[in-house]
Amino acid sequence: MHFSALSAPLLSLKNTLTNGTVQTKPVVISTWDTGKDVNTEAWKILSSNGRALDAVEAGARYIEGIINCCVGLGGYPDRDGIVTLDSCIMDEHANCGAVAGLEQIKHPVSVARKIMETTPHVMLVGQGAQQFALENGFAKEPAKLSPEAENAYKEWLKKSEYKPVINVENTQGHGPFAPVFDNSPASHDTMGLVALDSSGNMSGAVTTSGLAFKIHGRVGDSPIIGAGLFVNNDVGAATSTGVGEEVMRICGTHLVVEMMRQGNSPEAACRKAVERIVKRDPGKAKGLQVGFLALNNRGQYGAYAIQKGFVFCVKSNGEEKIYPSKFMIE
Ligand code: SD4
Repeated sequence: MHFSALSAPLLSLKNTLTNGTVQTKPVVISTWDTGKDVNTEAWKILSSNGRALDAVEAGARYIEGIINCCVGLGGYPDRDGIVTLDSCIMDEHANCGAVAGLEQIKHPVSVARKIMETTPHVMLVGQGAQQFALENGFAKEPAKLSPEAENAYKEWLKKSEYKPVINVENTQGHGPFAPVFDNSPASHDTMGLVALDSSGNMSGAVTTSGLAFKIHGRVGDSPIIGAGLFVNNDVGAATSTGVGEEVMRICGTHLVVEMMRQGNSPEAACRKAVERIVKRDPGKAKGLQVGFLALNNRGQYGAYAIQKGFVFCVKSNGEEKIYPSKFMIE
């Protein structure tokens, strides 16, 4: 008692001294410029005093339902030409659900939520995840690439060498690899969103087709709780985008949330996670992108990326904006 009575005012003073705008609740933030429409969907729920969990699911479902290079069944396939989807969702009580390598199901985020709400498990993968989805009323969609994905795949096949042991996704010049290195603004990518609702509760969701032309069976950070998404209602929530392998090895979003717990602003917490990736292998970091995006339970948000080019979207009563993330390497 003695400790918390003393430390609470100190902690809040520290937080007000950090940079970043404080929004009134509710607020939703999401990755990339596609987040603008995703936020609009989430906002329909948040603005009518709905639950953050419902809002993030609605936002993720929206983007899963449109053709996009990096999310949903219209996304780019793996190197065997198969679209495999990864998604997760997490609520204010640390309930969470996830799917990885899910094929032919349109809304992986809702399968993830179903796992969270109706099973004792957190994550289902591959055939088992699909079986669970079908048993729970999700329709099996045709195994057909979107025209955009088919073109991209054909292009990639022309140039690529099929070397499953070499992570060619991490090499520039190998097709439309999701993270953008050429300093042009990214227009599509993995969707991660986190929200704070009018009751002060937080949730998050991530949905992706993963890195384009990945090895069949490869799973990135996006569906991994603590890597691609983490929510702790006492502190805040974070999501990530970019080369998932780099995020996984530092438990990226868990790290960001714990950094916020220690008093860092969302942006500073994201920067510390980026620094950890860069410090491990500065040479490698020059050739890859990772971006973190975070929101604390006071409505303060921030982002940080390795490279230029990561953008994120914010929607609250006070603003609706697309922001460029700060970054470490130009
Ligand atoms: C992955 N993090 O599968 C995802 C891909 C992504 O920007 O976010 N690309 O590793």
